[in-house]
Amino acid sequence: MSLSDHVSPAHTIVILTGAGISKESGLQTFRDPDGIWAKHRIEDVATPKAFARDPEAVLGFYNIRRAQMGDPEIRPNAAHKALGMLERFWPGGVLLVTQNIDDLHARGGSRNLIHMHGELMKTRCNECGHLVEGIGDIETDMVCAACDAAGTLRPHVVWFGEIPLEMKAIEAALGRCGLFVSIGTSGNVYPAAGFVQQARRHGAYAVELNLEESLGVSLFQEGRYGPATEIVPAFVDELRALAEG
Ligand code: BJW
Repeated sequence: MSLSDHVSPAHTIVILTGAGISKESGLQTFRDPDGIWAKHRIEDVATPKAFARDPEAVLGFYNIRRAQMGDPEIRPNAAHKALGMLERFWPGGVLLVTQNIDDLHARGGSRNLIHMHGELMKTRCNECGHLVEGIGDIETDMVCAACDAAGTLRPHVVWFGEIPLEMKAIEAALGRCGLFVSIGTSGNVYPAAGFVQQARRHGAYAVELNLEESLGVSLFQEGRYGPATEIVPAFVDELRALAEG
């Protein structure tokens, strides 16, 4: 089976990305041996309970990661840029759904983009939902500019037990796409890990691009394995050839 037997330029593409696509930009993944969860316990930093119990520790964890984004070495790589280009030439339209909270897809040129697990560079008030962009470190005594509540500001990220963002738009797109592509994600976290089944139920062709086979490998019809900066541009080149007929 090859891509051109199943995918036509009129098909809409939904792409799901995970931490693996940003690895070669210098950001850690979560579940690789050198990943974030090897150094921090999920229950301590990535749940609403953790934030209620020890806001200082949780804010500190995200303040460090937010500051890291200011490092000029952390920039979009060839895989982010290739996906930005794809959106420009693919006739059927492309929706990029990322689990990543970094801003590398936007900086890589993607515009039709959903951050389903939130955005590190935004701050939200837990009380009134007010969103602010780029305020630097969040401290426990800060006051919300919209509702005046104190100590309610938090990173605009989706922790375990919280509902991911824009699920209705994602589910609608999964229901009408002709090609579903999963890039750089281990398939451990739901609902994202179930998107491939949703897309296939509606007849989409499913391709996995990852460093290694993910947990859900058997759900995909095709897989390409290697570093994202190599396999993603090559895959986008194949799609360009298809689009140009
Ligand atoms: C490379 C590479 C290179 C490396 N090139 N590739 C029991 C059963 C089923 C579900 C549940 C359950 N118990 C609880 C749940 C639900 C829970 C869940 O899934 N838990 C599982 C652990 C079991 N999920 C939730 O709570 C979610 N909410 C929810 O379900 O709400 C209910 C609801 C849903 C829908 C509608 C209505 C209601 C919320 C999940 C929130 C996840 N949050 C985090 C933290 C965000 C903020 C932050 O960044 O700190 O999101 S956790 C973390 O994991 C982060 C990631 O986005 C997410 C996924 O990780 P990802 O991206 O896959 O990274 P890795 O490290 O796992 O994989 C990297 C891959 O890249 C690897 O395969 C490498 O090989 C590869 N790679 N280098 C290419 N160079």
